[in-house]
Amino acid sequence: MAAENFTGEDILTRWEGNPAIVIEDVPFRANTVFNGTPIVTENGIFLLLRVEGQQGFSFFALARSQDGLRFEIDDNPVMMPAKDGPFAKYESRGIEDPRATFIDGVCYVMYVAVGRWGSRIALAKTIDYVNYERIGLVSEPGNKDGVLFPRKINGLYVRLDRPIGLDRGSIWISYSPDLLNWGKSEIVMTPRHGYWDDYRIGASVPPIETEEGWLEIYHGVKMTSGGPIYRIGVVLLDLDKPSRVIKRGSMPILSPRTKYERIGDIPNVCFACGAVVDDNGNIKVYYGAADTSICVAESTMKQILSESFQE
Ligand code: BMA
Repeated sequence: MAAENFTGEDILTRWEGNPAIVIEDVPFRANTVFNGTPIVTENGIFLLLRVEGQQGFSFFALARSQDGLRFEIDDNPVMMPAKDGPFAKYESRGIEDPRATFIDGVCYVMYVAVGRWGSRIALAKTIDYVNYERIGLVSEPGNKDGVLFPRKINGLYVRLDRPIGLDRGSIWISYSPDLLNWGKSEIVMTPRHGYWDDYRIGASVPPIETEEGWLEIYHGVKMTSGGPIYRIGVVLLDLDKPSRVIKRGSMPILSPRTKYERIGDIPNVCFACGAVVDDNGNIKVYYGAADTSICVAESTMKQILSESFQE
């Protein structure tokens, strides 16, 4: 169960020390810090952070922690938009929303490359979490929210993503033999009329394997006269055929309620980019709040699986 120092009304309970990371914690001049992805290392839990510079474009910094709650940020950013080479013209407006997944012991980071043609999904890998080797631009413009599954399924790498065609934003799935060439794309799920995820949805956390299926923690947007509200919800996907939805939570597991989630550069945003599950089944979800800070909310896998899918 959630520790005593977690409070909240949602299925996820907020850490009482939230926001865990704010701009004052960043040791260089920048505008905001948000949407960080956790990486479990031999030396503690690291967070690859999205930092938005005062110029307006985003890049990545590294925060280090022993307990997954209290972080110290490295003095210098670890990954900047490419200045030369094949990625440069597609990252001219920044790099955003990293999502880290270990596959066969290798730490891959899917992120969004933003250039004048829009958002593309890009892939990098890292050994030391400080140096990042770009592997490929793995979508055309109009796609983002790429998350890798942590293992091959039926011999292929798998990802969820969010291409925009005539749609406002649905979750799709694609497969690859080599992480570079992607295909066999299929729709997985769409926004639901009238619900909290009525307007647009996208994958958020790299899928977590459970006995019941792949738990995908995603974001859903409701459009209101006051602007969008970003919430966090869950869906369970079939282990062998992950394009098949087994069940989808009718309610979010976390909604913006606190001041730090409601007030910021973009109000009313809870936007997760990763989670850590420990050996006892406790889960910490790392999310950006109001595009202005990074927060932590906790639950157990047992609680999420038993309470999130009620009507
Ligand atoms: C999404 C992404 C996120 C951001 C969110 C709320 O579309 O761009 O990076 O946190 O909007 O502004």
